[in-house]
Amino acid sequence: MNLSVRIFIALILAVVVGLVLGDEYIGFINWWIAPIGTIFINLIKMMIVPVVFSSLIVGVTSLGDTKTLGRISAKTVGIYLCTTAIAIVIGFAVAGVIHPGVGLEMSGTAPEVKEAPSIMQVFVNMVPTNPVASMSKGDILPVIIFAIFIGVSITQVGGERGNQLIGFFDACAEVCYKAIGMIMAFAPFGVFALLLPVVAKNGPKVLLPLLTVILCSFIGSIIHAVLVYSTMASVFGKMSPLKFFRGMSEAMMLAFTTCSSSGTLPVNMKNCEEKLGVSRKISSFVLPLGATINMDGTALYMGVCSLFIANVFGIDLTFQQMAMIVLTGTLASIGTAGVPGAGLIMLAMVLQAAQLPVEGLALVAGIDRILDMIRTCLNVTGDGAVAVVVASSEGEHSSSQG
Ligand code: DAS
Repeated sequence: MNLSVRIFIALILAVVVGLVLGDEYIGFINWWIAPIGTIFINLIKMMIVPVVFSSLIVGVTSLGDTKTLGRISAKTVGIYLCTTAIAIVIGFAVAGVIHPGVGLEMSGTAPEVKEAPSIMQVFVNMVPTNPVASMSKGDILPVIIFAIFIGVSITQVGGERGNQLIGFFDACAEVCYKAIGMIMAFAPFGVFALLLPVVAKNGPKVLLPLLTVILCSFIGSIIHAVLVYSTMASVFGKMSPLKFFRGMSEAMMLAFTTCSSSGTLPVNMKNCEEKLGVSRKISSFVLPLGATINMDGTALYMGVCSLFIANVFGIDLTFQQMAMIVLTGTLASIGTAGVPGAGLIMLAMVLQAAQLPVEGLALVAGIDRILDMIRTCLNVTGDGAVAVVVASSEGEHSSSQG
């Protein structure tokens, strides 16, 4: 049976068992089941740095001259920013129709939120002072910057030695993909173990009052995926949307259950190459970058939650406030790390910028894990869509069969 189908069955099973058992069994579940999910996540995370570092070096060397690298970078970042801004607007539009939080008099103290880094600080943090330290901490952006420099330098070494180095890193990337394939065979068990505690803990009693926020996020994400990503895949990527979403299914389900774009990155890279015909030179550049700076789901979530919090506190958003939310939400999603819960921290920054009560975070913090599943799934799908478009724009053939 196809791995995506097995993962989907595991998801359904986790929801059913979680709702049946409920939070009275949460002790047993957290003691015996949850660690299996943690092991699975750790196995995937174990592969992030090696696969990103080795395949990105190969990718950069195969781009050839720095002019190509510049062209692909400009295209990639440009498309990322556009889709992210569209996502926020869709979030606003859906929340503007459903009006989440109207009449919901809730209070609560905002959770302790770490200071969100300023945008310039995000760029400063990109440059590693010690690449090995960045690798050991799993800081992906500094690893990307280091790999790009190494790749460009290997290109300049050239000749027999350059080819030997490229061959070495290409073999390393291949080894990583084989390891990821083995790990993914364990995915149905890992996904079940990851989702069961979340469903058992966040049973109907927590979800019901905030269902409208979850509904807005879900509907907005579906609209964004169908409108934007289907168009990108079919019009610009010359690929049928069915083939695109089928190729992305494993990574989407992994993102949904792990809430980690970084954790999903190895699988996304493997699937984009093997199922969507994206070359390693494109996938190894576009996807690691996307997993750290492209967060359409997080941007959409910021649009929905800003409006929800404004409604709960009876605030009518002015045009300036909405424009500020779109701008800071787009920039904040660049700084959002591809790890669980990162978006909640960045939402504080957006609320501050739009002069909305930051204590509104407390209202959505309780269901953040559910919202994070939805937004991370969209984040990862957006990365794949851009990889398909950039690959096609570079003349890479991708079949259009469904
Ligand atoms: N969980 C983050 C990710 O991995 C997104 C977020 O928290 O907003 O993409």
